[in-house]
This record gives sequence, C-alpha cells and structure tokens, in this order.
Amino acid sequence: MPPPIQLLGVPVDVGAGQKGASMGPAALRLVGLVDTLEELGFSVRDLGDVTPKPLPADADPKDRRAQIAGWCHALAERSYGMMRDGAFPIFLGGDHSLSIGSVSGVARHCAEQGRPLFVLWLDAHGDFNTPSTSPSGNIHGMPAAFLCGEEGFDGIVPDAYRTPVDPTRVHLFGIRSLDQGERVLLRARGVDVADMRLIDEYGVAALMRRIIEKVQAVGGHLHVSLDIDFLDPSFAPAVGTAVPGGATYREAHLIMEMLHDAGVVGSLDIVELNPILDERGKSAHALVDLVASLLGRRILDHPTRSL
Ligand code: HAR
Ligand code: MN
Ligand code: MN
Ligand code: MN
Repeated sequence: MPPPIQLLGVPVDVGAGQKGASMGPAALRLVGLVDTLEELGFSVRDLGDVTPKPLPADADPKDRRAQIAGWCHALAERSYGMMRDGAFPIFLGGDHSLSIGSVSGVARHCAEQGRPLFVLWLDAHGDFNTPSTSPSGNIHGMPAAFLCGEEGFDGIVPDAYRTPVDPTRVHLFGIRSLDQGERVLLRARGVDVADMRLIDEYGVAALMRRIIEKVQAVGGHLHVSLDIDFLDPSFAPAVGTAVPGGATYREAHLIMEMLHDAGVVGSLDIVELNPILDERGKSAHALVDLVASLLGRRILDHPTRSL
C-alpha cells in the first residue's frame, strides 16, 4: 500500500520581495491537485491551510522575521505530525521560507527514526544567504542555509525542531543565480551544487542518478523542495524572481520520473507559485503535472527498460 498523501497549505508570502505567493495553495487546489493524486490511486487528505502561531504581544506586527517564525513554529509541528502519521506530506506554498518549518518537522522525525535525511533543492537560486550575507533581507533567499545549521536564525523554529541537515546531503539542483556570499558559504560547507552549467554538460539523468544512488546506499529519506523558478519561465511564468535558462519541461519531468522509480522521496514542498503572475493557470498546471510524475504517472504503463 502506498502511504496516504496529506496536503497542507502554507499561504505565506512575507519571506518574498513581492506579494502573491500566499495564493499559491488555492491555485494548486483549483487546478485539480487532489483529483490528480486520487486518479493515481492515492488516498488523499487535504488538511487545509496551517494557522501561524500568533506574534508575541510585544512584537512589531510588520516584523517579517517574527511573522515567519510564527508560520514556521506552527509548520514544524504540523510537518512532524504528518510524518508520524506515516503520511507522505506535500506542503503547498507559499514562498520558500516555509521550508524552514516543513523540513524541520521532517528532520526531527528522521532523526528519531535514525534515518538519514537528504534534501533535493530544485531552484534557480541557492537560497543559501544568512541574515548577515543577504543582499535583500528576504528570508526566502535563506532557508537552505538555515537547514544546514548556519547561524542567525535563533528562535525561527522551536528548539526541539532545530535538527540541522548534513550539508553534504543537501543537493542544490538547477542553480543559475547566486550571490557572492552564498558562493563562499556553499563551498565552505561542502553542499553539492548542480548548477545549470553542469546540467547542460552532463544532463539531468546522470546527475540525478548519482544523488539517487547516494540516498539508496544508506536507506535515506529524500525531501524534495521544488521552487517553481527551477523551471524555465517560458512554461512556468508565475514567479516573482524568474531567471532565464531554467529546466525544460522534459528535464523536469525526467527528474520526477526517475525519483518515482527510485522510491526514495518521502516528503515534498511546492513553493513560490505566485498566481497573480500566471498566464491562464499554466504554471499551476505545470506544477500539478510534475507532482503527478513524481507520484507515478508515466507515459508507458510499464517500467522503463534499460538500453
Ligand atoms: N539571492 C537573492 C536573495 O537572497 C534572491 C533570492 C530569491 N529566492 C527565491 N527563492 N526566489 O529561491 O535575496
Ligand atoms: Mn516514517
Ligand atoms: Mn528560487
Ligand atoms: Mn527558492
């Protein structure tokens, strides 16, 4: 029996430079995410949207960091609960700051189970700034650094959820926009970065196979964090921080198909969809189709043969 799928919306957008990703969960539901998953044979429970923890009485209501701490406190607990339920959780964003909470919940569960956690970060950006290196101050440019245990994030999740991921088990993939501070830190920490230049040269299949084999070798749990700006903006334009030269439609699907066949993925974020920037819903549809490929939709009805 495949695990039941649980969906949780996280309509946060204060981590981004512009508003609108808060409508992402609604758009993903509207284009038929639940039906698509049910057609693949899954039992699906939509848990609705997470409610952020209220700000402390003395906090400035406009304090974006305090607001994100409110979201991520609530989300870390929900994420952990979904994992303990034995579900396959899908977090519907919302901007990428939500991964601070979602992955923290998954990480706590994996740590308790003694299961190595790997993270595949599909993104145009490194999201490896810290509060002291960030040129913009936008927290959606920082979550991967938080996950790897960088400093400057005190109190953003409850202490019981501060479970850093080994940076050598964090795989950034599709990267084509890095700030100088991120470059230095990524190299220093030994994070695995497949930038677009590497993808152009070797292709997504060879690079993904290496990651999959690493996870399989230790029976790990792979969390996939899919930022819509990983995709080329020509077919997924609904993003505030579009960067040209992204993954093609088929590259993205091949990644999802390979991950499905490998059976290593145990949790998923879908982030940064800003429906106000979409064109007739095509980005939202593209994301739902990718989730379908990750969860087993295939072109032929039998597993891919080797050559
Ligand atoms: N690197 C830039 C910054 O930190 C831009 C980050 C944009 N991030 C996202 N998520 N859209 O990947 O401000
Ligand atoms: Mn489990
Ligand atoms: Mn991005
Ligand atoms: Mn991102």
